[in-house]
Amino acid sequence: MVHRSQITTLTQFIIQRQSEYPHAKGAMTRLLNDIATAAKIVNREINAAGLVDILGTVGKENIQGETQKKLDVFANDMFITALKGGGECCAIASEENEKVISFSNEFSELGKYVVAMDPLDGSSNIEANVSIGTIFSIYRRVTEAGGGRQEDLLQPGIHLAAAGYIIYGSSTMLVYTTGKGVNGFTLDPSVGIFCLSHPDMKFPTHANIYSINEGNYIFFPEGVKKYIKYCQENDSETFRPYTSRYIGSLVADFHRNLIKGGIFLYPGTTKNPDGKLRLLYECNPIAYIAEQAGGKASTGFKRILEIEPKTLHQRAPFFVGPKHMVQKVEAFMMESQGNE
Ligand code: AHM
Ligand code: MG
Repeated sequence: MVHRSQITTLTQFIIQRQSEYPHAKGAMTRLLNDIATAAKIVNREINAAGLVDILGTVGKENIQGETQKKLDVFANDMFITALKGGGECCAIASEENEKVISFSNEFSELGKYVVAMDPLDGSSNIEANVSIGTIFSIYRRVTEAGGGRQEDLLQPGIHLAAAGYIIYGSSTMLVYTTGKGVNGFTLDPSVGIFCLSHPDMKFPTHANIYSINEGNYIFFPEGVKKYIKYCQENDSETFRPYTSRYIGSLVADFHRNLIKGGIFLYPGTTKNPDGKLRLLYECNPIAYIAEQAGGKASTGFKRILEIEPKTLHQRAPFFVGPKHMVQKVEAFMMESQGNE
């Protein structure tokens, strides 16, 4: 229950932070508020999903060739509507749409930001009542005028203006960064307000979790196999053997690892050398948050945020977590590189 004298709401927090950006005119504040509003509506639908006829599929496939769930479609529409109506965003790239959605009405094309999003990540978990999430990235447009274009979205992660995720879990949280630390807000459902609950989030120094879909083991690169072995060895000084935890919902796996200390791995495989996760919608925003929380994100060989994207839906091998853990897996990858 919120007691107004003790809390900082998301809106208050963003406005306070705005004073740190002397030239800011409030556009980012409004944009983040639009995202938070859409998140609350999506959250309501997710909570009601067991009760209404919204679970299940709509019988279509998205651009990735996966079956779209009804809630995916709902979440996608909701974020697009909120961002279009808000006027601060001139284009969106979504995991659910093949092409950039450009807003070219007089109102929205003035927006100086573009948003890349995975509206409902981990959606294969919906029926099982497992935590799912929304992931968003915000860039400043690079084109001059009119509706936003693909080139506005094909920017490397180092140019992110902000990124965040919403986790629809046992409570609903919004976690975001604008490049000055990471802050987490928990939704108080009784009043529908996100309240600051996790200020200045950092990976803990005691980290002993590894998260990977080990079912793919035989397809993993040698370096990853060696790293898994390393995680399972006994060494109390480095808190090994680590604990294995894997939900299969990136937001939920990453969020747990951020709070409790752990590394998440989705490597390339012999079948899919670039792995599964999408650079724009999943890897970059989570990498930006991880770095802001004192961690690291890598393909095993290269910093995720420095990859120059070529296409909207491209994928990347993804290792993210506390610095020392990611450095360790990178060392195994480098060492094994010549032997494969
Ligand atoms: P989605 O965007 O279609 O939901 O897929 C992404 C999800 C991530 O949330 C998760 O980390 C990963 O897929 C799990 O993949 P797998 O089932 O291969 O382990
Ligand atoms: Mg996804």
